[in-house]
Amino acid sequence: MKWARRVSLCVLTTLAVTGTAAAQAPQVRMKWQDFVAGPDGAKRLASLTIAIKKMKSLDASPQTSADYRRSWQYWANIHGYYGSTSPDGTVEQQVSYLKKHGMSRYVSDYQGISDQTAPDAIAKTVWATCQHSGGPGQQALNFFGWHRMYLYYFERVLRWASGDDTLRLPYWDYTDPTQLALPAEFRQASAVVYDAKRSPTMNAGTSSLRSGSTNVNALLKGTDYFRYESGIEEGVHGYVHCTVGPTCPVAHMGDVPLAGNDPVFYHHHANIDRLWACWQNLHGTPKGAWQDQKFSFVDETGTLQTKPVSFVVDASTLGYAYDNATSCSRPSTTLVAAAPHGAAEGARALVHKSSAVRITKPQTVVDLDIPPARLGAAVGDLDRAAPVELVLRDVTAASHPGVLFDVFLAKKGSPEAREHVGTISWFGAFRHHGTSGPVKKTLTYDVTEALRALGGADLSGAGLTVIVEATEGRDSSDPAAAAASRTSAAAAFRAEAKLSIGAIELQAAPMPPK
Ligand SMILES: [Cu+2]
Repeated sequence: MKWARRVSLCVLTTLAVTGTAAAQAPQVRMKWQDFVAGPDGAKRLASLTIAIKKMKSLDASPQTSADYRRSWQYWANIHGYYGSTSPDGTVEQQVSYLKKHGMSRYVSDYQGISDQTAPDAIAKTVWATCQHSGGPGQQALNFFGWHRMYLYYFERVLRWASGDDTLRLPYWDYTDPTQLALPAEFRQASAVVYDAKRSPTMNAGTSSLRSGSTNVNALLKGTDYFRYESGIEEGVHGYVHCTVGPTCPVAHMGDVPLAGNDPVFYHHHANIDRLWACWQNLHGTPKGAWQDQKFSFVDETGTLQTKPVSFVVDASTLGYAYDNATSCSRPSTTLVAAAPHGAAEGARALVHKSSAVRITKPQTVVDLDIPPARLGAAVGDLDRAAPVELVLRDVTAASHPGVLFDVFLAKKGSPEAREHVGTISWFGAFRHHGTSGPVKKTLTYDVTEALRALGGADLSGAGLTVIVEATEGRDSSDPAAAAASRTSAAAAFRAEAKLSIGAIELQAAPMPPK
């Protein structure tokens, strides 16, 4: 009898929750600039503001209450937190890591941040569970799946807190090169979406993300799901964390255990989630045991929810759809014949592979020794369907190198006329959930446009140079500020980190026989 009663209660609860979900008609997750536009935009922003204020007001709730599980702090802690019960260690340990690795100037960013203790079994289950790769020898561990489920339950709490059933998370559309600055609303010190623990120049609007660092065109063409997942995570995802935060691993956005404290985190991750949806629309979703992995969150009633990744694979069942998840590539500057689906992956051939490159100075210049005929075949016809790609294989370092690194391509002998192709960043790379140690990653950049800008076919006589240079990762329109930023990046470079690149490769589609 007792058992039967429990079962029927359980069924009732399930029905109630399903009923709530069914009542939520799918709504659009919009790009931020549309979300805030016009009179309707003012209403949407008002809803979001009410929701965040409400969640922040619950930070002081009794720690085992449902209200605390709906608080801003609680949701940040689900991503990560510092304290003796955390796999990320304590604030004190983080501060001593910074001091030990030449980053003492960032210690002041930890003022006002205190250790926390998971108050009950639910918090112990869900706190500090974010999935990122980056530990020694680890592949991406359901980075997309965990973060989609996180945003899904976070969005439900937002709706509860706003009282607005139509509220959906807007995304920061920085893959569009016109949206590289932090949107204005995030820069107003009085706004609830403002956070003082960011890069001061990003918050002032005097610096922005770099166009070449947010270009995902090359990745979108790849047909291997796990390669795409780690390419997005290690590429644009980590880059945005490390440039919105002062750097990595520094509070808030640059430091995994604290990143979820900054409101822009959720709009950054909505774009990352959209980039997953973009890839799913192009290539489908592979089946596999990865979809069986289960993760736990809390819902808007403060109830523990445990679901397999398969629960979030089809976003249309989760009550939202992106305004654009079908044409996510950046338009090329010239008309390029469309690549047939899946052709790009197999059609590339290795043009050149360098020997290992040690990064011992803030700037390293590597001439790629490619015979002119071979280089000419690779860059002679850039209007071919498949892109030309630069691959940095097995980038490794023993400890944090202190800075990010820009990657440029140049014509051999003319290094000043260089083209930016991407940025290497270190979000969660050296310390993550208790693991610490060397990092190893492979980065792929679409360099078709860079080669075109450098002269295309004319390059074959001169040769190609790759430049790897310490950077803070941001663009500045003010030349003096840009120069100051370069100087401080060079000063922050740590040769002790023993950064190296296993090989630099150039890959291109084979030229059709003439
Ligand atoms: Cu993230």
